[in-house]
Amino acid sequence: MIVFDKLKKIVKEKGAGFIVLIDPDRKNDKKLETLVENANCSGVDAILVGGSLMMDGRSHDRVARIKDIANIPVIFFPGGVGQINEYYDAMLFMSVISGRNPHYLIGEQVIAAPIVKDLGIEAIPTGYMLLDGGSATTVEFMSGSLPIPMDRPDIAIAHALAGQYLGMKLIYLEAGSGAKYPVPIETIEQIDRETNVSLVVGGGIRTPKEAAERVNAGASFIVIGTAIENSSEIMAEFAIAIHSKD
Ligand code: 1GP
Repeated sequence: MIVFDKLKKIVKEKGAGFIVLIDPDRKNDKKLETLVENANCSGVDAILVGGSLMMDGRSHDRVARIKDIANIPVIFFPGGVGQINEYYDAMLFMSVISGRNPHYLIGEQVIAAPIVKDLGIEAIPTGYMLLDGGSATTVEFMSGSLPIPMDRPDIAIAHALAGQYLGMKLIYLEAGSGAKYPVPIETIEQIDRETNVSLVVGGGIRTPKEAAERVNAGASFIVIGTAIENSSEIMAEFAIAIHSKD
């Protein structure tokens, strides 16, 4: 697992990893190159590419363009099996473990598995947990799954533990892209205390301070999408914050 080993090394050396999410559907065609070039030289550790919906037929081209310029791993963040292509270095092989929709628990994965094998993409087993970030999200609608209430860390802990026992290498705590509220610090602390699995935290994190607080609470990786879409300069500030674990 070349990319996963790289990610583990980053956490060991820097305390936590900074992952930038590029949604190829964000109408960011004109600034795609700039975004990736900035990521290359701003201390970003990896690029996640994906989204719940693809609204045109050019998303594979965009991934090829990203891969062409990136000098850091480009990892697929799947919204559906139709988004797979050969340009990725690895993928989060995810199951929406907070949901009860069998299609997103195992259905998509069964369709995807032979394609992933054929393309030789490194699959990183990931338990994806949707937590209520205060607003309805695309992923909630598309996956037909209810988010875990934010004031029920006990439910979140039980899901994360189940993911760990099922062999997930990462647990992704997702508040949803552009969420009103990011995953609370206390929830991350409690899940980190009760489990023994690397936590990826994303959704609604708008400032380097919010990112640093989540690293100090136990997040191994922070994913930032919306906050860097319009201001690439902030990337370097996020990198410093995420790589300065207390
Ligand atoms: C979404 O966690 C990511 O899957 C990033 O969310 O766009 O709110 O940063 P934001």
